[in-house]
Amino acid sequence: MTNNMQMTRRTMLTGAAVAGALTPIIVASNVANADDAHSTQALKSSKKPAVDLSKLPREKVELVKPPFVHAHDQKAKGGPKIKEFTLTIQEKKMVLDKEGTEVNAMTFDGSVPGPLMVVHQDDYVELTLVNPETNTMQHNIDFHAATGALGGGALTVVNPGESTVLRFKATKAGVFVYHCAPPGMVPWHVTSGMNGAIMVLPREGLTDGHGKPVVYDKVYYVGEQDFYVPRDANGMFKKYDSPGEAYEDTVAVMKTLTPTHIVFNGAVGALTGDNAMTAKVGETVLIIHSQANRDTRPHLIGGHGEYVWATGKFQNVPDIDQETWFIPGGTAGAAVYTFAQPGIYAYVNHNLIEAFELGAAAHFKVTGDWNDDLMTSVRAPSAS
Ligand SMILES: [Cu+2]
Repeated sequence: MTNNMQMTRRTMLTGAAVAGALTPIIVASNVANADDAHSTQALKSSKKPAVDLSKLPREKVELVKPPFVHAHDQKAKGGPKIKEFTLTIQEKKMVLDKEGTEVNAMTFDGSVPGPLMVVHQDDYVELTLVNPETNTMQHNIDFHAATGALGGGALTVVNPGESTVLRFKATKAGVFVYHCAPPGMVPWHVTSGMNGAIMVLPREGLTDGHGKPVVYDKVYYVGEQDFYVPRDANGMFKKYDSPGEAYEDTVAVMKTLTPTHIVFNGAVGALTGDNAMTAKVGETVLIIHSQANRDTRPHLIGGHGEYVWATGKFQNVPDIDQETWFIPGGTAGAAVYTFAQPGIYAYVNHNLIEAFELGAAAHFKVTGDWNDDLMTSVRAPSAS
């Protein structure tokens, strides 16, 4: 029996057995937030006066599974709103490839990545985070779009059977990662799939930075995920009954910094073939791409990033006509392209080993008329 299996459920839940550098910060924040008259008083007396949000309109948003994105306005209508979201944490087995390699994934809403949330700058995000009793782990959420309390991580630690509601003001425009960051277990939860992204649109919508609106016809969300699956003595991928059982072996692989799988949307082939994203010639597509843990470099084979916010922050002037763009780990990027030719386009991480050997590839299937002016076969390959 491994040490890991001897850990009690409670030790796993508190993370004490796997305490990391951030644990004291989160515990300290929880203490300040505890139901203790003195500390509650101290916290309140240091707060700014509450802003009255009771007059703000509320809107409940139903999230959808990536690569799809819930319906939204590109230009905000009216003033700031409170946007209500619910994310339910699901620990579940997921199959990573056609060989049946399995992980005990940890997910927001059952998918890797979690759903893309869309709001406008100065809206309030009001999130109900649910950790059902059927789960085995403590979880929380850190929004890179939020300000203070470890991005909300310190205020949202939920044990199985608990839920919490967090509200933050989306003050910065851009695409931002969110991820689980529980005390002592941050990288394990993130690399087990517990991450997603939120898009905070400028209220006037996207522009090219010189006053010209950039309007998209479609938006897709690609979440890139590195997985670290342990192997047995024969080099075969191992299977485990629960995340806790896999913990020790998985962390050993994580520490090699060598992923066994790097995939888009949870599995090799999740966005290729019949699962390809689609567009028509003439359609402008916004591609959101997040990587919560590791650097990546998206590239659209046979196309371009015509407007690219590589680090995803829309108040910056976008880069124009990029061939490949760089997204640092812990960041969500955005790229806009208007398809000009029909066909199958591969959208890859242009570390081509990661794309072709480990899985970081997707397809766009584009329909429409071929433009001979842009490209033509002058002479088909033949013996000369
Ligand atoms: Cu978690």
